[in-house]
Formats: sequence, structure tokens, C-alpha cells
Amino acid sequence: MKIPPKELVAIYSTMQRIRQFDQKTKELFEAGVVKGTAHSYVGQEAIAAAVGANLRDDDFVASNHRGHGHCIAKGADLNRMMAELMGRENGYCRGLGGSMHIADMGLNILGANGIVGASMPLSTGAGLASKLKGTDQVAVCFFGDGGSNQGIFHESMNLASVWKLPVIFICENNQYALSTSYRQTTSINQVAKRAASYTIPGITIDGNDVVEVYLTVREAVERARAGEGPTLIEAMTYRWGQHSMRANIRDPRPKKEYENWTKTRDPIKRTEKQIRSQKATTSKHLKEIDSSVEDELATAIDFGKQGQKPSVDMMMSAVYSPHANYTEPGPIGDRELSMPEALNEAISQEMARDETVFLMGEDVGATGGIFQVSKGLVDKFGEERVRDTPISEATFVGCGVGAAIAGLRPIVEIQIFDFVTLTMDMLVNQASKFR
Ligand SMILES: Cc1ncc(C[n+]2csc(CCOP(=O)(O)OP(=O)(O)O)c2C)c(N)n1
Repeated sequence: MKIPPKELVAIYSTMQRIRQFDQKTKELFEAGVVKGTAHSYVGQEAIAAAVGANLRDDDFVASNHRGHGHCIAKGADLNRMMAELMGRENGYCRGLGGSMHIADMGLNILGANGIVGASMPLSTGAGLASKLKGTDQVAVCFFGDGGSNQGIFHESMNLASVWKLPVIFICENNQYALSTSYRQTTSINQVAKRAASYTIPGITIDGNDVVEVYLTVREAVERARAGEGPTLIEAMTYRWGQHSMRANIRDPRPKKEYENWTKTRDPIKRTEKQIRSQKATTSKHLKEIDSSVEDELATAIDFGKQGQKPSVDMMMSAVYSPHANYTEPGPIGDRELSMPEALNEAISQEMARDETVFLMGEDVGATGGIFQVSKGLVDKFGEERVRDTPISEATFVGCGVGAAIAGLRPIVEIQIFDFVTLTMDMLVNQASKFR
């Protein structure tokens, strides 16, 4: 099976845009123009580009700290990305977030992410929104081999499997986390084997081969759109740069291994070879693509340079979200209700009024929650909108955050207040930043 020629050339172009973007970013970082830090995607381009080629504009992508490639492949604007990296007001987050906060809600890019593994619960939420709305959008989440050792990896795969969510988990196994080899930290030789525990397909592929990535992802996307649930794809690859552009820690990778991957398995060279063997286009056309990407990047850098630096006022206003004024809807009256009864009535009224409202949590369905807050709601609104969750607080709260970003109004019950601490990343680092 082959990639259609036009598609293959488009993928090549995306790969060039990703590579040149990150090469320029590194130069600008070293010159002090790009602020904070950034993690280069060079070497892994085949994965993002071939995944992106399988997605529709309305599909969701949740990314990680090495996120430039994912964002570019989903259509993010290079000008606004570059401006963000430079810390300018015309950037994606008005220059306040930097590399790991680039997001574009208009393109359903749920964001790069500084928290290893956070993309996974968020993408289950986007997948759940798609399922509840009855669209056939899919959600892709990218994470590294390091991310696959997070608890939320296991929780998210379990949740996506039991709810048959349209999520494609893409583990970019570049074989090293920050400075540790996955062989040292991971209990299994291939991450994809973990899919067996969640009764979903798990496939290990050559992540530097666009054809293999494209065809594998295509099948996973088809399965997800058809309501057949999630897939775990482990794409073996290698990052060419150090862990981050700061490059201030030891690089543990053996020279021979490094040379083998960078010299003989360059994904762009391999794609060029594929293009030649399929006669998909001419060498002249490829050169034209390369130089038009150079121009595009020069424009992006100019765009960034023209942006203002954020003002102190702007920074302060970004710390708290605007306070919504609240007025009591009517007289309080003299009917006495216990707190669970009042919550039950309010949730019921909102669910009747607005079909985007749904409830999830531990034992909230037929049991009605251990404090009976959701008593009777499953009978009124059905199991799709009143959902019993597995005991996975971090993930079902993250799922709620993802579903909210994707346009629903989830109510998530935490069974006992003490369990809230398990959800802190999803509330403090994730939910609070989506505005
Ligand atoms: C929760 C959390 N723990 C630790 C870190 C620090 N950190 C950032 S990236 C990284 C390595 C991640 O490795 P992997 O998931 O394999 O992705 P890769 O960098 O190889 O692309 C670490 C430890 C973090 N950002 N978030």
C-alpha cells in the first residue's frame, strides 16, 4: 500500500516546515531571541506529519513539551508560534506562555503541555465530547516513552477502552526521557504491548517511515470514527537534539547509536527516497518546497520581531480570570433542603435545560453517589449523560476538562473531598490555563 502521490508530497512539505522551524528556533534560542526553553522535534518529523495528514480540521490534537511538530502538522500559524517563542504579544499566548503553551482552539489543538502525560486525560475528554455529541471527530494524543510510565497513561487507556472513545494514543518512543533510556525505566520492552491490558490494539512501528506511520494511523482513525474505540501506536524514533535547547545536561546516548539514527534513518531523506521511487514529484519541485519554507520562516521571524513585548499590566491581568458577577436568580424562599437534595435538584434542572450538561464520577449512576447527590438522575437522563467512572480521579477530572474545552458542560463529582488532591494537575495546571 502506498500514500497517494499528492498526499506524500504534502507530508514532505509539512516535514520540512517542522524541521526548518525547529532549526531556526534553536538558532534564535542560542542568540537569546527565543526565550525560556523549547524541545526540538527534529528527527521525529515523520510522525507528526503523517498523523496530521490523516486528520480533519475538526479533529483534536493534545500535545506535549516537544510539541512544535504536532502543532504545525495540525495547521498552526507559524507566525504566531514564532512570536510566542520570542515572548511577543502577537504570539499564541500573547507571549506569556512560550513553547509549551502553544494552543489553538480554532484548530482544535488542545495545546502543547509542560506536564508529561497530561495530553492523555485531556484527549479522552475531547473523545468523549465527540461521542456524546454524535460527531465522528477523533482525538489524538502525543506523548513520549517517558510519559508512558505516568499513572494517567494507564488510567486514560482504561477509560478510553471501557467507554470506547475515539482516541488514538501515539507514543513517540525516541528511546530516552530527559536523560534516562526507556530500557532502564520501563518494565516492558515495547510500550505498545501495554495495550493488551486494556484490550485495545497496540502496534509498534518504525516512526521514521512516513508510509508506515500514515497507513497505521489511517486504520486507527477509521476504527475510531466507526465507534470501535482507541488504539495505541508506538512509533520508534530518535531525537536529534539534546533533551531541550538549553542543552545543559549530559547526553547519555552512545555515539554509534546516535550516528546510526541520524545518518542512516533521517525521516526526511527517507521520504524523499519514497517520493522518487513513487515518482510522486520532481526533485525541482522538492527544492521549490524547501525554499518556500525558508521564506515562510523568514516571514514568521519578522512577524515575531514586530510584536510588542508584553506589558506588566497585561501580565497581571493574565494571572486571574475575569470574575463573573453573580446575582441570585430569585428569592431564596422557605423550602428547606439538605445540601445533597439541593445539588440533586440543581443538577437535574440544568441537565433538563441544557443537553450539553452531563455528570460523571464514582458510583454516580444507579447508586446515585454515596451522598445521593445524583439519586434518580440516571433514570431521568440515561447512562450516557450520568456516567459511572473507574476509580481514576486524575483522569476523569482531566476528561472533564477536555470535554469542557471541546464544548460540553461536564459536572464531575469527587466522591470524598480528600480525593481532590489527586486531581490537582488537571485543575491547577490544565483547566485554569484554558481561557
Ligand atoms: C510531570 C512531569 N515530570 C517531569 C517533567 C520534567 N521533564 C520534562 S520532559 C521530560 C522527559 C520526558 O520524556 P518523554 O516523555 O520520553 O518525552 P521526550 O522528551 O523524550 O520527547 C521530563 C522528565 C515534567 N515536565 N513533567
